Amino acid sequence: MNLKTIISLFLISLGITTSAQEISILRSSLVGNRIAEFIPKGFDKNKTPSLILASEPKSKSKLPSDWPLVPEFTLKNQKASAVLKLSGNISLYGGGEVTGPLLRNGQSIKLWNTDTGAYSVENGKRLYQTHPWVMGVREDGSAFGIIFDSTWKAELITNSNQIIYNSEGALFRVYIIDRKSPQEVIKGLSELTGTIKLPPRWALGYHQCRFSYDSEKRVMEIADKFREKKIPCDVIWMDIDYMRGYRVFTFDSIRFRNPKILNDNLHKKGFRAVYMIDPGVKVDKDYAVYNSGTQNDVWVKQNNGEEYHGKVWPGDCAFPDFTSPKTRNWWGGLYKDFLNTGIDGVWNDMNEPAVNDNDFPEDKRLGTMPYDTPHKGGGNLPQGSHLLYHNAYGRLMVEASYNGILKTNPDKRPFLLTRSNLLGGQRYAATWTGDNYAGWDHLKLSVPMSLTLGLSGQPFNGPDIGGFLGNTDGDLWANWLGFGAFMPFARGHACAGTNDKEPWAYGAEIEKTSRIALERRYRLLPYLYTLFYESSNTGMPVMAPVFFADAKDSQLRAEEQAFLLGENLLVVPAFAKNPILPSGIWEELSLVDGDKQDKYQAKLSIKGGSIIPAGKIIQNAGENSFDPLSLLVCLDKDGKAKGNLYLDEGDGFGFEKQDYALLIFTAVKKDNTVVVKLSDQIGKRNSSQDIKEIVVNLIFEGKTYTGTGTLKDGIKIALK
Ligand code: NBV
Repeated sequence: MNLKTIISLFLISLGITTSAQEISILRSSLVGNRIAEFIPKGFDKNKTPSLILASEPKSKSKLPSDWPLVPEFTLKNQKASAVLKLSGNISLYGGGEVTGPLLRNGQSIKLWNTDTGAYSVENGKRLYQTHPWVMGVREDGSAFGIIFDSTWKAELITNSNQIIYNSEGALFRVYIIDRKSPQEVIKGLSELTGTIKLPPRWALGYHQCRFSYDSEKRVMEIADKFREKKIPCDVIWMDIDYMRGYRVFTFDSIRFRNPKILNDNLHKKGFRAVYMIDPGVKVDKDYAVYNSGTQNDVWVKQNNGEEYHGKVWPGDCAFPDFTSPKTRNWWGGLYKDFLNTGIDGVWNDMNEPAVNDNDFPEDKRLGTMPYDTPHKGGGNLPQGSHLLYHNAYGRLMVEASYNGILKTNPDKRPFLLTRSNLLGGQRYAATWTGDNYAGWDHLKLSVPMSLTLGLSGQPFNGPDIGGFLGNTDGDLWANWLGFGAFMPFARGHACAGTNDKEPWAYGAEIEKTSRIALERRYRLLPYLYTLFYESSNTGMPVMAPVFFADAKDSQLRAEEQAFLLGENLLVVPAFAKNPILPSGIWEELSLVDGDKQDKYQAKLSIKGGSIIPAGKIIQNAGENSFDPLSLLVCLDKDGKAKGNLYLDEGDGFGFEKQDYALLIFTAVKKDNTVVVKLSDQIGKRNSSQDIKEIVVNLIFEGKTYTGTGTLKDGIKIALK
């Protein structure tokens, strides 16, 4: 017997195996259009429930015999893994919230949601969210995607020849989508995990935030400055400063004495107010939320039955056990009185959940509650340990928040932002990329980070523009806003103790540049809103990688400086050096006087064959944008163009009852005349009520031609 055998016999006697056991596939079938499900032998829903899928898939037909991608499952010491072997040259993407490059070949990440200031934990390999999802694009432009349907603590390795998912828990199901293009694969992902809900229009405006807007007075000063300086803005955010001693659902009795009046005043000036809510509830016998939670038995308890307490902002906190439907319901109910002060949106932070228990080294808890802390489950969810539910904690919290917000205001579209989430959690909340810092590397990183989230089912995302931690100088700010203004979620944010980071904080030149950047975003709101509408139907990313323009062009696969907004607008940030851009006709656009000359602005180009709807410069999304409606037109090589405009009330659910209009515009060039017209309308909204006049800006061979008209008559432009 050699030493190796002796050691392995010894380990086996302790119940530890050194080699992995292969697990065969119990059942595989198609559950959708080219979507395969693989269930390993021994899979048990009570050990690995699905929190990722929007609904339980139904087997539709047998897996075709030539199905190309089959995972291999293994178990080692009760820890399940799956591997997908790859052949050929494949570009890999996804993994959700990640640092590092857009192209994920040769990367690995840890799936254990973590509060990671400046992305410093484990070298940026462990972030706030969990997305066990990888997409592969083949040389011919066809693509596939794989979901590892598990929330157990795990790692995800994307090597060029295999995708490996190693979990620390029980066996799980795998879903593989194999379709003709990356866009079709992303659609497949949304068929399994759902899409975002259509957000209220105001949420697409610019958001101003800072940790330390610490009084009603300061908040109104900021709001007034935006209007006085005519810098467009829709939302002012209240960070934890508004709370009484960081107790959630309370207001500081001196500094935020009258939230109703504050919110009313903000509304009068065309702003919305978003307030932060964390999961940790201060342990305090004189605090109604804590007492109500105790009475309703909602808290996470330790194995000995005592409440689990962990330190967060307010000191010792109890944590709702969101795995229980009763707890989620209780939590949702807390929003009623809170929102009735006129709050428009909610921000769920620290929901990994982050616990700052420094008394314990980085042992079995990794910045959160101990692994073996039990969660009670209920409904479809079994009882399970924190090791199983940690990565779903934020996702279950936002489900509870979303439902509570909607119940309080059933006629408004909820707006919820979350720091932690799980693949599929886009159904409940938008997200941002956590605590970045004010440096060039994080400015550049914000593009692939946002793109990757978009390729992982979460289109509504963006970074803290300007950088959260550390001081920001004018140059960095202006460069960041110059392209950040075109990211799906556009919010400037800053940490307490750092310099002021509002658009006017860096002097007159940068203030002017900031105004131009935001005016450009506001001109594009009709286009952006249309993209969000489409995304809420198809799951398509709003901000897309350049290779989406031509998935067959392998040159574009790693481009991560430039990006697309929808299919028709190319954004090249001012920092971009030699970006690789899609071929074909792309004409540079000007949206605001002086934008092309401003060194900080991203270069915007419209795709040949497209029509982009734009509005006028407005100060907030509630103002009339269509007075007039602009159509930006760029013809393809055959002299044709097409584009959509979606419009509705901007809030509420009338659109679900046909109160919307999806206008389809076309342009055709014949000899030297271009005719632009409304060629079709879907939905029952009377769009001529919204749109009185149309101005067409046709960009043709570098020159801009202008014409005006109405929806009814269309517009004729002579090319001279
Ligand atoms: O609530 C304060 C901050 C917030 O501004 C930030 O956006 C979150 O990511 N929060 C984290 C708590 C910790 C800040 C150091």
